[in-house]
Amino acid sequence: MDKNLKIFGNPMPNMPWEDRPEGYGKPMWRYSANPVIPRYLLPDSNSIFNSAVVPFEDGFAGVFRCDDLNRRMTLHAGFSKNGIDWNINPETIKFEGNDPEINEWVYGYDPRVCWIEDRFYVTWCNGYHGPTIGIAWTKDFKTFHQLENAFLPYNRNGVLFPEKIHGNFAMLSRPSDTGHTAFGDIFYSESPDMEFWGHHRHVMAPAAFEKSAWQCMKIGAGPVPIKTSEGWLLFYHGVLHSCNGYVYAFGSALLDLENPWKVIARSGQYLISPATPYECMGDVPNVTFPCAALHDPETGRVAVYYGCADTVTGLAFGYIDEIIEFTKRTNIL
Ligand code: BMA
Repeated sequence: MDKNLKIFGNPMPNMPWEDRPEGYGKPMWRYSANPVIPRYLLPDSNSIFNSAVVPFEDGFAGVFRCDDLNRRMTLHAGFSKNGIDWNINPETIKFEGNDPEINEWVYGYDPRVCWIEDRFYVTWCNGYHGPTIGIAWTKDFKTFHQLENAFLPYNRNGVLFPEKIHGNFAMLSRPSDTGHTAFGDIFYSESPDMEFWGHHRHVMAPAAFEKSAWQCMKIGAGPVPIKTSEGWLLFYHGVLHSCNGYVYAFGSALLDLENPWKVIARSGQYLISPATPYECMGDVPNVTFPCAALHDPETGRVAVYYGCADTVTGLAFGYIDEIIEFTKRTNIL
């Protein structure tokens, strides 16, 4: 590993890992036993994908997007010793909240989970007169306390930073519309209290088609950014509008540590784009959609959990120093 690179975070020697296949030259590779979470894991699940996991106690916990057999989008807590074999609660998360108007469940999807200071915060795409960013916190993945929605509708892909910036909570998000949004830039916002958000700044727009077509229609932040001495490492998804519909791939960017709306570098190539049968076939074909990453600062390993074809959940591995090098080498800025 690059000796000058500092990766922040707690050691995670028990994170899921598989070595790069012999002779494979790309910066990220897929777990050979993908998908790690099958669609019918729960008695009533149609699909389990676009989900978030974090280290918890002596293993891992997570918040999972499960679409049920009515095709309702619901969120479920789950636990795992090794990050690969998951016990997901068949019952949906019942968020506790002070305001029944906000607390009334409509739908929820694409969760992220972020540890900040003393608790886990969950952000997700929350139905409130259209999609917006819901927020809740938990300490045990049993009781979840719902807060105010971060923004007015319509918004998706709310992703918190794991520490305060300028003394405030900080979040990336992606203003959108009521449907299958055909546009989308990533923005940055801050809040002193997790309720009132401001200091909105533009981060990134889709790329020009000629420069990087996989991200030319819309983009959205993926997992919680990883702090390194080279900047915040952000995995983000990008969408190509092909003659056969949307294609969701993901790449990487480096954001300035102090002012994260300033982008240092952004990959012109994708890291992962739909290629395997479980990514190309499913309820929505050709989708790879990352929502969580586990990393170990000591070894530089990173494991990205990503939804595959809106149906199952896969894992991809890489080394953070190589992904940073890739981001700079293929930079389109
Ligand atoms: C987006 C979100 C994601 C989904 C993707 C592909 O707009 O709804 O949950 O994975 O579309 O269908």
